[in-house]
Amino acid sequence: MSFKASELKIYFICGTQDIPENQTIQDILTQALEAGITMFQFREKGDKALSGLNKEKLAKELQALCNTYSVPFIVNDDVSLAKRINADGIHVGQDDEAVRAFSNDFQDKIIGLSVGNLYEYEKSDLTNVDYIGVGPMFETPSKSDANAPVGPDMIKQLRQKMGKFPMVAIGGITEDNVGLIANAGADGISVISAISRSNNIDNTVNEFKKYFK
Ligand code: TZP
Ligand code: MG
Repeated sequence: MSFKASELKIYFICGTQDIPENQTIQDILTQALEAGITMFQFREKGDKALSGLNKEKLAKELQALCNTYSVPFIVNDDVSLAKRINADGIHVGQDDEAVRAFSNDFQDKIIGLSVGNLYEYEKSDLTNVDYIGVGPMFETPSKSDANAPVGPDMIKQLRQKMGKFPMVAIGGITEDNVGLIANAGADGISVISAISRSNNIDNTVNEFKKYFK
């Protein structure tokens, strides 16, 4: 699969832990796909996260949904799951399995890496990385162990160093602050709660789209 930075425009990330009571991840993802998200990441985290066969079964179901809309399906962290189900790609953080350990098995896939600051940029080998996720931009309700926010200025600083390298912002991004991210030069936004907790997913996604044409 050849990766395009335009796929980062509206990158929805979600796991069962992010879903409000009485709703389902299948339904929320379907609404987000209908509204026009450009990429999806399955991120199952925390005490109540699914594991083993339950996780794999849900992953396959969400992957099939994404396939219907030709939207890339990315797995967070779980390299072996991504391989087993032939996902479109994998996203890892700085403390996860090193990209060089699995990049051989993902040659025709998308590889994303989290880069939170200039120090992490300097120490990261980006040879086989297709895009970086930069953040948290703002305070986030969705990651309990998140680092302190770095703000949209980190996008500007990394742009200066990395030129056109595909870059997506993450963390606390909402309809109110998305303009700051677009102005800073990101290729797109990755969001959890802005979509998973939206009262009107179609509206939210369409608001975001205005900033990444
Ligand atoms: N990594 C940095 S912040 C974050 C992740 C996974 C959570 C983003 O969630 P939200 O709800 O869009 O702030
Ligand atoms: Mg991780």
